[in-house]
Amino acid sequence: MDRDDCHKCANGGTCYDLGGRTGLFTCECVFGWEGDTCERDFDECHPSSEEVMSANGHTLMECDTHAQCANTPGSYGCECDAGYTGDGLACVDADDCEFTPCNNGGTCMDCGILCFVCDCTAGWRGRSCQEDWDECKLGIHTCHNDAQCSNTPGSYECICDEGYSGDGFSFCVDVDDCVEYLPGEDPAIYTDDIVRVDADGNYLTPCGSYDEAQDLFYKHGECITWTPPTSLRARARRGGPTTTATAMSTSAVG
Ligand SMILES: [Ca+2]
Ligand SMILES: [Ca+2]
Ligand SMILES: [Ca+2]
Repeated sequence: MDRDDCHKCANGGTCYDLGGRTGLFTCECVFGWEGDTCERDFDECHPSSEEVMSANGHTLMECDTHAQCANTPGSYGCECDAGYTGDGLACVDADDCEFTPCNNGGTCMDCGILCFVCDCTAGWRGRSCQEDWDECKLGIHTCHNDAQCSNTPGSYECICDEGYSGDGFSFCVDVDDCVEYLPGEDPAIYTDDIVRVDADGNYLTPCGSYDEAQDLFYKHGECITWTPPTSLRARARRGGPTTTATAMSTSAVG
């Protein structure tokens, strides 16, 4: 063999000398390469009929219907389309919930190719449950009439109006402003305000409460103590609201 004639087969091709000192040779290429000296990549993704014939007996892999052929130097591969998963020869519907697209505790359901549906927890909405409901603006809150709604991410709060205390939902009562309602307490203990009636017999808004033990009247809003007239103290001790206009004058407490 005249080795001088056989040094030009690239990419692992096998060279055959065609005759001593003729300078002629031929290359047998490994699969994936073609050309006289195996210098050219075989584009398996777009083979001509000639190339298929010369595929050295190799059967070209057929990519799945839902895959794309990707040519590489000396080889090729199959890549599943978006929404599918597999080795490229067989592609199946991918799990679109794999990367937990539903936020804030939402439940994900795969609904086909590149499709997911989120079942959001209360307080959240949007395709991925990323959007907070503004319950206050939407008017779907359950705040008490004497409370203000305050939106929060995923929920909302109800804050009793100034001068009222309670849980903000089931009750907000006009109470001694020096005492704050604590969750778990019986709201009834905050409802013993003295009811005043004016000279015409009309009920006036309760404006304070009377502490019999301490003999102190708590005026709402300012947290000051005030000693009511003897007549009022007497009625308060008897229990129940005062019912006559003479119990106290409007100016005396407010
Ligand atoms: Ca190739
Ligand atoms: Ca899917
Ligand atoms: Ca909210």
